[in-house]
Amino acid sequence: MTKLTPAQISEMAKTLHRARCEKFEVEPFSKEMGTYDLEDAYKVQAEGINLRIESGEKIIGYKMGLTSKAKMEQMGLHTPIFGVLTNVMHLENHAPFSLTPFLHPKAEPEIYFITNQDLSGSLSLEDVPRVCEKIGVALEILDSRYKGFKYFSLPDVIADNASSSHFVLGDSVPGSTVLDWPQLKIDLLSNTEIVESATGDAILGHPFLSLCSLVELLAQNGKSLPKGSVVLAGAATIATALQAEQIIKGQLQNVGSAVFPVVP
Ligand code: OOG
Ligand code: MG
Repeated sequence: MTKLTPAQISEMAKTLHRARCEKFEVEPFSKEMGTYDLEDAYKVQAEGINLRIESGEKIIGYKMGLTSKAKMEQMGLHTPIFGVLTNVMHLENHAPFSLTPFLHPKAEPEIYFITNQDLSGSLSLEDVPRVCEKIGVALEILDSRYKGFKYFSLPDVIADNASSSHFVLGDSVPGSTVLDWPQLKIDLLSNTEIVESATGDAILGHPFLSLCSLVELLAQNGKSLPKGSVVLAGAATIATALQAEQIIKGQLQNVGSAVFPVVP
């Protein structure tokens, strides 16, 4: 396995940053150079996030990815990963999403958390309601910078900030609300038709475990999760490719919905 040099890490981060800003596709790195380790992949991701911060973006949270079997199988990758969410990725609920400048956007239904305290080290499932101001339903819009939304390895998707593009935060309930989260139905709708469907337990057996895993993954990378962070738990179902003139809705039983119309 190739170990990346600092110069390679910085070059890869710049390439992905330009691809995102200028909307062009790049070849997955591992196709030419072979695979590289996850530690280096997270370094490329972190350098890319620094470039965004230098251009004025602010970190507002994290996303977990590949936390359900459906997603793992759709992408052919079987390890949960994280990416970083910045303020410019946040799309208001019901705001239109314009397809035009994007490469190959897809949407997927998610559960989100907003934390009410700094979290570091480890977090247990039982603690999740107490450390969350709210828990709700979200839609994530993915848009990989790689050609044809195809990457060859886990490091490539980590380097590309876990294919993230935008997210919509929909209805929510206070974190302490007692609901049978693993049994709640979560649906992805196109117009009024359900196109994908799952229950909360599709996410690591219990959606709260996604927040616990994130805290642990961040700790392994020497980081903590600040109070007020937005956290996406990872999609419960596979993602669907976006088309113009579509209304995309994520619906979570007993909680509500997140919606965006797709415009050309
Ligand atoms: C990777 C990102 C996965 C999720 O919710 O599982 C993700 C990808 O699908 O390209 O966001
Ligand atoms: Mg996702």
